[in-house]
Amino acid sequence: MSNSATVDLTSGYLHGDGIKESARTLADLANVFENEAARAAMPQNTVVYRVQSQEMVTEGTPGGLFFGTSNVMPGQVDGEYFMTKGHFHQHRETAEYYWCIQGKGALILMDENRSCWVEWMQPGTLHYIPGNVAHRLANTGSEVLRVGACWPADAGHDYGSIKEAGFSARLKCVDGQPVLVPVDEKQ
Ligand code: M6P
Ligand code: ZN
Repeated sequence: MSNSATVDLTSGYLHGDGIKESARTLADLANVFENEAARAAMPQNTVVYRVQSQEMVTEGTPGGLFFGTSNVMPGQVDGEYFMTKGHFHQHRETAEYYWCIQGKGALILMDENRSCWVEWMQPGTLHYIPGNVAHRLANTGSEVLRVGACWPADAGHDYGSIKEAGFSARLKCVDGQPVLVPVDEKQ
């Protein structure tokens, strides 16, 4: 197998044959932010994040690895930072590495008991996401947050559990600072 792809070490930008690219706009993120009415009132073609990946094997291949870069734009929906959808892995026991390349942000994590916590990100921080832990990125800065990722090709994405119950906390801008605010789950 020839190696015809490169990674720009300062931006994480992947270049070359077979690099997949996708974008999520505000239109794709219905019901992801707490204030759905505020999201719906914003320009729907606003890109919230872009993902590049190199997938050298078919998704699901045991033992394979995928490599990617997530680029989360700066922005907020009614005080909640722009963020990724977030997911558990379908194969719950599979782990993942994230590392921050550029910008400022947070890795929001939640275990299967719905305990939620944050790891702060700045260029060079390294983040091991254990199995059974849902993960989501939020950009708390004013430039693009660029994060590298490496995950098992057979991890899979379980978005359904997040769609149903969400994360148990939200990262909000309070007096100009990011604060992890628990969601009231009693109702
Ligand atoms: C990282 C990896 C990918 C993931 C992407 C976007 O690059 O974790 O597997 O798809 O971030 O995150 P999400 O799928 O939650 O939108
Ligand atoms: Zn993942």
